[in-house]
Amino acid sequence: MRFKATSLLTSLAVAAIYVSAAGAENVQMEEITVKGTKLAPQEEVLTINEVRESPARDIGEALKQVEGIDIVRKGAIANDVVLRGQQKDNINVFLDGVRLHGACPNRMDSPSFHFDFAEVEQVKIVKGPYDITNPGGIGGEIDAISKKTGKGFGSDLSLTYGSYDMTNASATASYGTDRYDALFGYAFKYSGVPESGDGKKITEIYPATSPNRYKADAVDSKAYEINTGWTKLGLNPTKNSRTEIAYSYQDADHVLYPYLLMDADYDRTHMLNWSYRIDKVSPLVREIKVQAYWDKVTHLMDDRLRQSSVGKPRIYSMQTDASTQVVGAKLHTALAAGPGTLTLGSDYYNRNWDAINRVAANGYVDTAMIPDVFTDNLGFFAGYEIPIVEKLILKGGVRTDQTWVKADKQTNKAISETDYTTVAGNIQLIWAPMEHLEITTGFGSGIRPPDPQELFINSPRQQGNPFLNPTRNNEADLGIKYATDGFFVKAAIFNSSLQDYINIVRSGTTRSYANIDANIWGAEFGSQFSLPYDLFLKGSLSYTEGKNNTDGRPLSEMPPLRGTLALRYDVNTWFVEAAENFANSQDRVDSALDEKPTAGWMTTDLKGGYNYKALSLYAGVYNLLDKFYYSHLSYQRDPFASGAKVPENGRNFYVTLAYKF
Ligand SMILES: [Cu+2]
Repeated sequence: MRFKATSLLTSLAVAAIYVSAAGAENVQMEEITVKGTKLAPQEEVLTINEVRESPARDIGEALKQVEGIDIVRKGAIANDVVLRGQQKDNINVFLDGVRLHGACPNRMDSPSFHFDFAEVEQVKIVKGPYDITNPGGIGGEIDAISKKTGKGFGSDLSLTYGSYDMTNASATASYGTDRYDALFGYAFKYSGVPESGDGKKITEIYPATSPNRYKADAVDSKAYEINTGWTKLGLNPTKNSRTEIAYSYQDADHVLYPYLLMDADYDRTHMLNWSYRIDKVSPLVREIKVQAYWDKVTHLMDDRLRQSSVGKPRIYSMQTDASTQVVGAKLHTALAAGPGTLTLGSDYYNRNWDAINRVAANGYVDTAMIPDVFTDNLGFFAGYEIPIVEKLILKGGVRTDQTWVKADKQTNKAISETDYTTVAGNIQLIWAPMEHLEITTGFGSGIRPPDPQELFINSPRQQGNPFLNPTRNNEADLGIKYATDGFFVKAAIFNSSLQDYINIVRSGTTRSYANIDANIWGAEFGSQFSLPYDLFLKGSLSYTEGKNNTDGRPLSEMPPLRGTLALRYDVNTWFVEAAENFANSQDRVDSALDEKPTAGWMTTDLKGGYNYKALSLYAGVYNLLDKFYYSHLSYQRDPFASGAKVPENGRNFYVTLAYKF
């Protein structure tokens, strides 16, 4: 077997480029080994190598190839991540542990929109409430990990050009010694308006009489333009310690959201992260890590590109001016305790969120839509991992949080502040009864308080409910995995019993939130095989089903059964791959929100790549047969329903040239 075990996850992306020079190793084989042996069935990893080969425009779009992950399609970019049917504040999104929140009350700027994937080495996904080191995240966690700086000079250049003038350009330059290192990066993204399989632009989805239709000159404007710059400086004061400081700034302009009634004029994001880590402090103290961070987003959206703004005193008829800021700190220690490892830590964050609404109908008076809400969260956690006998590992943990939420501006609610005391925990058993086979069982009880929008939002069509209870997810998981050098198959099944699930409810023309009892269950299947003649086969399936037990009907916005089958010929210097993607129809819909069923679909993607020394060339065509189709999560539910669904892209081409040394 040509396979050689270098199983470090972080080497994957590097290996992809160097492998042609090295000759003997195969990246696909390495991927099979990493995914087969290094990850628990409820964990996933997406490497930047997999992203590079694809025409993905953002992390959300790239993540949808992972089992159990779907996206909410709002436009050409800024797709919101849905994990096993859970979205918004039910899942945590981090970049290097930095807590990210969007500023837009309509989630135009979902958290993962605020960093560029050129910053990222890999994305780890935890499914279910199994991370005790962070508050919330009852449905799971998406943790993007930034690129590590290598020794000596390094550079990474990538240029993608594709249909609709899609351009992704990024460059990083770095230098590192044993003592210090520095990395600088810049990324530019641009696209015209994509077309769906019927040949129409996604800005043409509104009827000719709709006030929400795009003005004639906006139909063919740019879909987005995003500039991101970042730097990371590292210092290793001693052999066993490291400190890092990272800063990034992102400026997104003119982002179109046909899904919504407005478009974004801009999103500006600052992110600052500092960390200090000491390994092997003493025989007792295995690791100490401290971290402090700050991020801030300002966001302006209005309807100036829509017909609804015509003939109004200002260039818009409605506008929202929003900002959010998070300041946080974290202490994490790993201690030797008996035969196992004890994790102890504490974290704190303060989030501010403010949104001002201005509409022509009431003379553009500033309305406190999100009334300058401050959320303070202080948590403590303890975890323990112990090998009980050989091949049987028990791990578990608990955390407790105190959360204070206070609106600093005048609200129209009965109360303007509230607080929560919560306790979460989990236990997992990992058992390897025979070689190549691993069985994981887990039970987790996660909890998250209502977010500022759910509590305090005040807009004509949306009212917060300040008396909401936190949502608790009691989840049971079972996973099984069989992995050898040549293939892996894995299957996972879960059941979530959700107490006080925060559901969207409608009363008249107003939308609000209510606690309900709900249930979500689902299953995922993933596999990758190395076949004779340098062929590789990959197959996956995901399913999620949600039920509102209080009202006896399906939960809204649940993805249907979905899967992919891909066949690849790969000899390291070049590869070709054909993939068939499909989703079943979804007729489990929430009739109370006028949610409509969505038809099933099937699409075909082709791609190929060629490596020559430090150069890589990728090219592909996605949706080869130019199918017109919708993802189920592609339109806003009532009472904000515009009646328009945003279709997926029609046939689209792309070429990527990458250079790395
Ligand atoms: Cu917005």
